[in-house]
Parts: sequence; structure tokens; C-alpha cells
Amino acid sequence: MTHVVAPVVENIYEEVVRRNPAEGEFHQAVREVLESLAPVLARHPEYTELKTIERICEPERQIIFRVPWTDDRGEVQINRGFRVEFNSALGPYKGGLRFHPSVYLGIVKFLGFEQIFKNALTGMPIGGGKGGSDFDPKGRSDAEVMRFCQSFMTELYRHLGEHTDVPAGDVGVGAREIGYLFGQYKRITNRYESGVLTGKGLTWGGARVRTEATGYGATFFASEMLTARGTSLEGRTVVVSGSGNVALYAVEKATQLGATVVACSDSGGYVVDEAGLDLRVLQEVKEVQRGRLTDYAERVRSARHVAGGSVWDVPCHVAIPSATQNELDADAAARLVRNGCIAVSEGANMPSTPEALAVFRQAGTAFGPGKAANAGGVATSALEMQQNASRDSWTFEHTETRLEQIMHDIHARCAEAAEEYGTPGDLVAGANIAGFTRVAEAMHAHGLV
Ligand code: NDP
Ligand code: 2IT
Repeated sequence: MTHVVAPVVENIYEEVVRRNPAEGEFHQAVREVLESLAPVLARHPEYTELKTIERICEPERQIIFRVPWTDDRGEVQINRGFRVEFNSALGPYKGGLRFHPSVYLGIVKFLGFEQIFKNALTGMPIGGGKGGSDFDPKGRSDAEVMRFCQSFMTELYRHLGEHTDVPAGDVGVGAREIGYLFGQYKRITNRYESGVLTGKGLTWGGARVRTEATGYGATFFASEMLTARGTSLEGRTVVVSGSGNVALYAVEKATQLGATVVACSDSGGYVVDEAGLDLRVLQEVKEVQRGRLTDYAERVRSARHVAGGSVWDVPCHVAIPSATQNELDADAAARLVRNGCIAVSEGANMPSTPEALAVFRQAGTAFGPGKAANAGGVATSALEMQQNASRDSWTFEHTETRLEQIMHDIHARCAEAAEEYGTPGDLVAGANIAGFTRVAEAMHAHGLV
């Protein structure tokens, strides 16, 4: 059985906590993976002997740097930049950059750790890394964001390269920021190295579907889970949290697949509309105006805005949490289950607390963990790298078909691993085991590194 932490795994966990004090999110992410690995260790004593888990828990390299810049009033601002190059067994470090005031080393390490296994699950040649800054882009002018990005890249560029480390977007980092970062990288290095960043604009090396990929992928994953249970998204009520990049395209794909998305949120509250959200207005408010959901409610008469409160109060069949870590706790999970929720597909990274996960397990809710369900974003980043390497550009239809197939394969890999190691249907265990074993095998092949 998984969920019982074997003594050897418990010791590794305690050592991780001791060596990485005050990094709660990192401890949480490590614990969840370790809880799944007891049956793997029982079958593969070499992983214990060669301290594979201990090595995976220690980043290969961690970079922390000062990011000085001047705001529009001429005042000097100082932020902290991070890049954690966690694991390169399967390919160059790959993972997003997050700009949010809550960013500190523990957040970057939890995200980087998750990224190792997520990237392995895609089946593509990418290692795991993550970076970011405590810079808050909210309320900043384009010129301020540009100066910040230029200063950030002035340190980061020396650690990057298409075969070394390839960042992309995450919370607070979208096409605008990737553009400024790419411009500064090109200027410093004198190289038009398209493959050094993904999420680029479509006119200068970006890939079609990358913008949509994470939200589309999380919805395809929900659809896979429902198909496995003999049902579908058609006619279902869906709630999505967040209203950023991942959330918006989850709303779009769920609607295209015949569901009605009745609510989404931002950090100020949520909007609910039983008739279904109006995606075009949402995009206008969020992507073009960088506005708030209160603006949406002012424009759409059938919608109601609830300030504060939890979007998980809204009844639904399928939940796609797509905002941030630990946004869905045990109370929210119990309410979702009580209201008839049958599937949860995590668009965000680690949005459900361990206690929420326990509620879903107990209730038999279909549950797609972030490292599997949101892997469509990074997988499409790998497709962007592939197009850059061959100086090619694929159509939307071709790329979306690839994404859909990738999500199908990830679901199958997780389901098979869960079955093989004695926990059929448990996609959390399946994702951790399938991701871990793929990385572990490559690490062994490379010797003691
Ligand atoms: P965006 O910055 O585009 O949007 C984030 C959304 O979540 C906003 O609506 C924001 O509200 C809300 N949010 C963020 N942080 C908080 C917080 N601390 N408290 C409350 N609300 C919050 O980010 P993305 O859509 O790109 O990312 C969302 C999630 O998906 C993250 O967990 C990210 O790691 C994950 N992810 C992203 C991928 C990608 O390709 N972009 C790939 C895989 C996972 P507000 O605007 O009010 O702050
Ligand atoms: O969490 C994630 O997978 C991302 N933010 C996307 C990473 C990427 O390199 O596309």
C-alpha cells in the first residue's frame, strides 16, 4: 500500500526538512512524492543503495541574485531573483519563472521539484527547474516591467542556453515579460537563440497553442479521467479557480467540449453565472485590460460578483483549480464532494492541500494531480523547442492534436503505474511513481552525479 510512509522514506523526509528549514511548500511537495515511493523501493533496492531519492531531493544548482531597477518616479527598487536548476537527467533544465510578492526560495524549490516529475511524465527530453522573483508586476507600467526584466536577465543570462536551461512563464510572467527577457538575452549574448525561452510571441519564434496549452491540457486530462469512468464533460457544470493564463483556456476548452463553466476567481473574489461565463469578455478584461473580475461583473448583467469568499462554494461536477498552491483545503474539498463534484483536474501546481487530497481519496473523486494534469503547458514548450530547433512552425490544428495525444499518454502512464504498483485508480501515486522511475533510470545510467 502507498500512503504508509516506509521508515527509510520517513528518514529521508526528516533529513530534507532539517537541511531546508522554513520551506513549508517544498517539504509538502517532497512528502507527497515520498509517500508514493514505498512500493517502488521494495521492488528496486538499488534506489536505496544508490541514494537516488536523497540525490533527487537536492537541487543540482541554486542561484539567488539581486535585481536592482528604477521605477517610473526614479526611485531605486531592489528585488530578489531565483533560479533552481533541480535535475538535468532527462534534458536541459526546463520550467517557468514566477513573479509574485509571495516568491521565496521554498516556493521556487517546491515548483522545481514538481517540475522534475511533471517533465518526465511528458515523455519529452526535458529536465526540471524553476525560477522567479518577489517582484510584483501588479500596477506597474510596461516600462517598469521592462526595466525589471532587463535587470533580471542581466544576471540570469549566464546560466541559460538552449542546451542548458530554458525558462518560460508562470504566475505573473506571460508573453510581455518573455518578450523583454528575450530581448535582453539577445542583446547581451549577440545570439538569436530562439530555444532559450519558450512562450515567445508567434511572430518571433513562439509556437501556436503554447498560450492555450496548460488550460486546454488540464481540461483534456479531466476528460480522460471521465472517459475512464464511462462518462464525459458533455453537459457537465465546471468551476475553474483563477482567471489567468491557465484558467482562461480551461474555460475555453471545457466550453468547447460541451460543459458549462459557471464560475472563476481572482484574488479579490469570484464571479458566478449559471448561464456560463462569457469568455470573450473575460479575455478582454483580464488579458487586454489587466482588470479585475468586478469589471467583468459590471459588463455581464447575468453574472454576480462575490467579494472574498471561496469559489469552491459554487456547486459543480468538475473542478479545475488554476490559481495557486494550497488554494483548496479540506473544508472546500468536503463542500465540493457534498455538492456532487466527481472529478478534480489540477491546472495549478499543488492547489490542493494534503488534507483536501485525503477527502477526495476517501470520497472516490477522480483526481488528476498538477504534475500530470497541467503538464500540457511544459509539453507544448517542448514542442516549441522542437520547432525552434528545426526552424519550423506548425499549424494550430497539428499542435493541438499533439497536445491532446500527450495528455492521453500521460493519463495512461499514471494509470498503468498505479495499477502496476498496487493502487489502481490512484493517479497521485501513479504520477509520482511513473515520473520518479523515469528520472531514476536516467540518473543511474549517468553514474554518480
Ligand atoms: P497568471 O498569473 O496568468 O494567473 C494567476 C491567477 O491566479 C490570477 O487570477 C491570480 O489572481 C490568481 N492567483 C495567483 N496567485 C494567487 C494567490 N497567491 N492568491 C490568490 N489568487 C492568486 O498565472 P498562470 O495562470 O500562468 O498560473 C496559474 C497556476 O498554474 C500556477 O499554480 C502555475 O504555477 C500553474 N501553471 C502554469 C502554467 C503555465 O503555462 N502558465 C503551466 C503549469 C502550471 P490575481 O490576478 O488577483 O492575483
Ligand atoms: O509549471 C509549469 O509547468 C510551467 N509554468 C510551464 C513551464 C514551461 O517551461 O513551459
